[in-house]
Order: sequence, then structure tokens, then C-alpha cells
Amino acid sequence: MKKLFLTLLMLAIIPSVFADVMITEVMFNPDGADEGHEWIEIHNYADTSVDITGWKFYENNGNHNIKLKQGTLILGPYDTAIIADNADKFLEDYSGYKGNVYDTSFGSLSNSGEYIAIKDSFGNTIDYAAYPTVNVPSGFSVEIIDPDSNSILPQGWKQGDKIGGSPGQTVFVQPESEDSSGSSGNTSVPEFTAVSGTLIILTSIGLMIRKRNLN
Ligand SMILES: [Ca+2]
Ligand SMILES: [Ca+2]
Repeated sequence: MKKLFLTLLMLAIIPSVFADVMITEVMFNPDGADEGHEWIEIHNYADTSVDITGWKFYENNGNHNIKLKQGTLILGPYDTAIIADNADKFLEDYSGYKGNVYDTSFGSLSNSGEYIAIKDSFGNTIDYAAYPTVNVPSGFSVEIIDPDSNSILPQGWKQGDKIGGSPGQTVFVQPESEDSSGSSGNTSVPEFTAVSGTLIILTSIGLMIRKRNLN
């Protein structure tokens, strides 16, 4: 618990950076049995392809290999993929699903929240998230509100609209126009100030206290 708290604290004081590939949805508590039926959704917000080969899904202090089940490991621009605990069960649960599906084996996503991440083949963290679970009924996922929201904080997430979640559908962002390069007017990296840093740390502490009380 102390380790998780320190990790969150360290991450919270790092300014949120817009990642190309983001964790956009987490199905941590599916309807019925959780085991084998959990998944996360990732989305490539870049206008170029990203090769997922060798990437890992980090959960519960462990890195889990990602293997191709369906589609491609070359994630195209604005393309989405599902990382499933059990890709076969995912394709049974969502029969007819045509998008990219990657298989891994993470066991179980905590129903009271945890720190998760995706890492590239060099071990660099590409995106991290601490998804909220309070008042999210069984069967519903949580989704990011928009790609600029800080997904390490509960404020960056919302409960999905329907049971079963929305695998393959995520917040669409209009690609930036060509002439925006070099412009400082519309940067995606939020400014980091002492005030917002303090606020983030206090929110994280609040989160941990709330979680501790739930345990
Ligand atoms: Ca679970
Ligand atoms: Ca979705």
C-alpha cells in the first residue's frame, strides 16, 4: 500500500504529457465472473502508425507480454486495440468484434482501483492510469473523458454509458491541421504550476485514504 502511494505521488507531481497511445477504457468488473473477461482499450491518437510489438501491459507490479490475437500489432492512426486478459473469452463475449485484439494474462484488475500502464519494448512507460471505481456498477467500464485529461486522477475518467462498455469506440479527436507545427498556441502539454501540483498531490492522498478505508 505504501509503495502504491509513493508511486502515485511520484507520478502525480510529473506533469501530464499527451501520449500518442493512451489507455482509454478499463473493464475491471465485468458482469458475472471477472476472471478471464477483463480488458482494457488503447487508442492511437497520432496520425502515424505505432508498432506495438514487444510492448507490455503493467499491472499489479508485473509486466505482462502482449500477443496478437486478431488484427495487427501495427496500430494505425486513430486506431484502437483491446488488450484482453483472455482474448478467446473476449471474442466470445463480444462475438463479431472486428477490431484489433491482443492477448495477455494479467489475472485480475482490482475492483477498488489500481495503477496500470502500457510500456514500449524498451520498458518506457507510454501511458499510465489509476482508474476510479467508486460507484461504478458491475458490468460498466470506465472511460477517459478526453485525451487531454489526466488519467492518473479520477477526474479524468467517467463511467461508460452501457453494460459491457464500448470496446473499439473511444473519444475522437480531430487531427491537428498541418500548419500547427511550431505554433505555441495549441500545445497539448498542460502547464504545470506549484498550485496544480499541490492540488494533484492532495487529490492523490485523498484517493489513497479513501481506498484504505474501503479495504
Ligand atoms: Ca476485477
Ligand atoms: Ca471504448
